[in-house]
Amino acid sequence: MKVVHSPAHLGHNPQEEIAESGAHSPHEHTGRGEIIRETLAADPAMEMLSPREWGIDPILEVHERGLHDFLMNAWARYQRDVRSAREVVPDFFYRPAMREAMGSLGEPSHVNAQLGWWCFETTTPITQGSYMAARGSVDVAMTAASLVLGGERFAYGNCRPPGHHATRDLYGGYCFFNNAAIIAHHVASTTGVKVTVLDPDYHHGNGTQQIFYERDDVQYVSLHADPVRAYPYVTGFSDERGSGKGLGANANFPLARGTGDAEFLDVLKRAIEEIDRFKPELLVVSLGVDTFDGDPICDLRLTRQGFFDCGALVAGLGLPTVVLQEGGYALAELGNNVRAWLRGLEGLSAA
Ligand code: SP5
Ligand code: ZN
Repeated sequence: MKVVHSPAHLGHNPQEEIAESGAHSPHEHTGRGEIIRETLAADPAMEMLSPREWGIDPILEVHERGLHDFLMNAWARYQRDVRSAREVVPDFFYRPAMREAMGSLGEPSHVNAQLGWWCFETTTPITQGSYMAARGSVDVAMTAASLVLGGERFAYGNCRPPGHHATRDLYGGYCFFNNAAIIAHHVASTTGVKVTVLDPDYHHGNGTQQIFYERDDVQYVSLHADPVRAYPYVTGFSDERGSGKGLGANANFPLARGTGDAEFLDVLKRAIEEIDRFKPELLVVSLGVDTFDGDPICDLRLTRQGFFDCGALVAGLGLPTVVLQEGGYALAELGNNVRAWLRGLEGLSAA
């Protein structure tokens, strides 16, 4: 399988994550992209490729220009207008209710206020190279998509930073640009074929769901921890089925704490039936392996063999498939878990 990787991800290099009322070493860090690259490069079944540059147009097809322009300049503006800081994090969040009864305001002009306008939480610091890393992650995704459009049955993009929490006009959840949504939109809008995004990451892909919620050309299907107990808390419920002409093209499968391989695979079968009914011609997988038993921030119980079996089950759809990296924080097993999933997809031996 062709594997697309870019060293640009190293530019997004946070040393801290502000979560659970404290600053901790970040779960989403450069080591993730590196261990995946090293593990796949050591497998003769994987062919490593560099991305080509796609520019900002594919990003602007999905995201608000203001979000892009803010991310492009935020770090430097913060240094100049607030203080010299290695990592830039909002300390203010725009809540429309602050101006209830007063009418709404547009985007504020101060960079500190803009942080709270474009970001929805505290765990996604902007470092000096974050914007170019996010651009590189989109390039990786677009290049993987172009390989499949060019006739490859499968391609994998080692995207970092991940993307599925980024909405049309908000970043957060370790995500800046929604890599999977960008390629799904690109394929659907340039070829006219229907596309499904299958998202088995532990967390609901609120951004991807939001971007396609009213559309009937891109289906979103997600398995994830029940938002009653898990981030992102406010989306991912099973009654979210899409709206307008998108009604029926969104499917959520919330999972209980401790869900293991057998039960996950059962639910994945139901998700695949939902995909079959939509009849897409191309599949994008938002591959999070934070469903792993040993993941430090999650509570599902999948094993490496389970990831292999998931990949094999998805192969049964018989669709050209672009797999993009999302989450997965158990560093020691991260590369092996991704490799197992991809080998299952390609019909190789588990070893
Ligand atoms: C791409 C992706 O997987 N993003 C996930 C973002 C999750 N950020 C919230 C982290 C909250 C950690 N809470 C851990 C509870 C463990 N007891
Ligand atoms: Zn996740």
